[in-house]
Amino acid sequence: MAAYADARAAANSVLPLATDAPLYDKIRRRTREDGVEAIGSIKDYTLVECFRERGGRRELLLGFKKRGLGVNKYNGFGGKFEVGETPAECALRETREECGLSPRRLEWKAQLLFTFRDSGTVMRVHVFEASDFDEAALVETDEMRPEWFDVDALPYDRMWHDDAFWMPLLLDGVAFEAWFDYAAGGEDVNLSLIHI
Ligand code: 6U4
Repeated sequence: MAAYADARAAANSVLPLATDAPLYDKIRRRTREDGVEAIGSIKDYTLVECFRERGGRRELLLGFKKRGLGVNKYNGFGGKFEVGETPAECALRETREECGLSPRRLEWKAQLLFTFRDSGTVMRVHVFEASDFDEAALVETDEMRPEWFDVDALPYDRMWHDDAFWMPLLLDGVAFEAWFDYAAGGEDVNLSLIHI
């Protein structure tokens, strides 16, 4: 965990994190079947899930993505690393840029790995739970239209396929790693494996 917090992007969206965990071996074996060396081309991203309490209920802030990757889907805030950034710095910058909020509490919770059979790349998404922010700063941006949802009524049919698998773990406060293997085209998840 200390190594994770200290990691700084060596290039755009490339964090020098170890890839010798059992989960990576499984990914190596599976992607080799397709003749791609996906582990060699990991791209790192952050994803920030902002929570608040309202009338005794817990709510999650999602952004309706207006452009780029995941357009027309609801998602948390985040994006690629800039050179020299730590995961927490990237998470905070992206959240500010995409919805104006500056969370004072930011806790690393999960690592999501996505393999894409057509491109042969691995996306590594570092998920943070965030709270304690000045809500007056919340704005719609060119990239995201923010909207609060009760955690028991999240719009899973308008989110990434994989979110329905891992979001319940995050809501339960579990720290986890998960791997989702997307079929060519990137829209349909054809296998998922949760590794806790
Ligand atoms: P630009 O276009 O340079 O502003 P940037 O904001 O750096 O891009 P962006 O928006 O492309 O990056 O980042 C993608 C965001 O979507 C990241 O927060 C990670 C997240 N994401 C990508 N695939 C996901 C998936 N399958 N499920 C999910 N979040 C995903 O829940």
